[in-house]
Amino acid sequence: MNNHHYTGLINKYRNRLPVDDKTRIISLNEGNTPLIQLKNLPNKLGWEHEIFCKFEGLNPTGSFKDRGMTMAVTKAVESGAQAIICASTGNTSAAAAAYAARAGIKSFVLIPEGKIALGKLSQAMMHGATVIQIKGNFDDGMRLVQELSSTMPLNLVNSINPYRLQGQKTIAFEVIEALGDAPDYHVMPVGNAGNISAHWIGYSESAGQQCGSCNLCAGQCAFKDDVISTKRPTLVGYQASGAAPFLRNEMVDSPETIATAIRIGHPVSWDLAWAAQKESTGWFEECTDEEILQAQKLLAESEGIFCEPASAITIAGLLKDVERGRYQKNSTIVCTLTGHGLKDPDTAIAQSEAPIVVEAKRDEIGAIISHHL
Ligand code: AN7
Repeated sequence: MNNHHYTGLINKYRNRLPVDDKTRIISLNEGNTPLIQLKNLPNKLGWEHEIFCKFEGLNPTGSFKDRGMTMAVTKAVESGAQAIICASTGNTSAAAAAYAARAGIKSFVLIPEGKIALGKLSQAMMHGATVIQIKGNFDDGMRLVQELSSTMPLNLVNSINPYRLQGQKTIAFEVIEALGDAPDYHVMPVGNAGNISAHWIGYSESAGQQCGSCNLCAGQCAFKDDVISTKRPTLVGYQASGAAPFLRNEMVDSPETIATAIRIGHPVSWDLAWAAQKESTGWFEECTDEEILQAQKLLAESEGIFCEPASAITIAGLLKDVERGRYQKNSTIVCTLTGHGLKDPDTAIAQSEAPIVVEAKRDEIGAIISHHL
């Protein structure tokens, strides 16, 4: 194998992650996702910003969760764990199931009954997780897995596990490498709020600055020899209106949104996310389900990028906040598109035009094509 073969983010960033030479790394070559500049949308809207999408849907299980899961499962295996558990709105369960399979250990996933996208459910089932549907929501599941993992031989791999954030912080390293410096703004969806916290850790380390977000090393992690950026971006977090505790400034007991990935009312990383917002002088904003779906369709049709509804909230948020002038002129803005559109085929099909059904006859098909040309 040649030295340039990419073998995942832990190998790439091992000097910035909590591993040593003896650590057995559990990886599916996650990370190294494309940073795609939007062309048609900014042109059409006359925006004077450079907008890039970090397409995390191109990770091995189709979401950013793989970044955290490679780290969490690597550390679980290192500690001798034989089983992992998580609560999930879908993507975490898919990643946990896949990385447990890779490691040869058991996985247990708690998911809210009827409220997870079909693709995600199929992944957890296919990778051999024990899938437990609860008659409750993600927040109920989160409470239960914390209780279960404190009394049973189960390693908890939700983002309350600090190794998850360590893996996820690597997205900042990749963005800085691609752009040559940190962007002016980094925009993302916020659910359980682990990811925004992880972004802040990654950007802070890269700029050689301490962040209040870091709970692994009590502020000692700022790089002394490995500074790769001159600044930190302003972080902007978008939430679905029906599941927006950061907009309400309090927990939400019955969260609802079509973007089931972020149907979360009691985010675990509440304090870390507020710290990231304040330290970066960023903000939270909300979008309705209708705005989310319109943005998902707009991105897919105008740029050829198919992300899931939760990810499309970044575009919905930009549509709102750029028009309002909330972003400084001529800025570089990166959006994290957290998951692939194929995760949720039902939502995609429901909002698209149905296929045209005809006889298998040349003339009939020709007439339809002429009509649409
Ligand atoms: C596509 O899978 O919480 O704010 O259990 O799947 O770090 O929670 C998923 C979250 C955004 C929100 N976009 O990230 C789970 C889960 C997608 C997601 C988020 C999720 P966090």
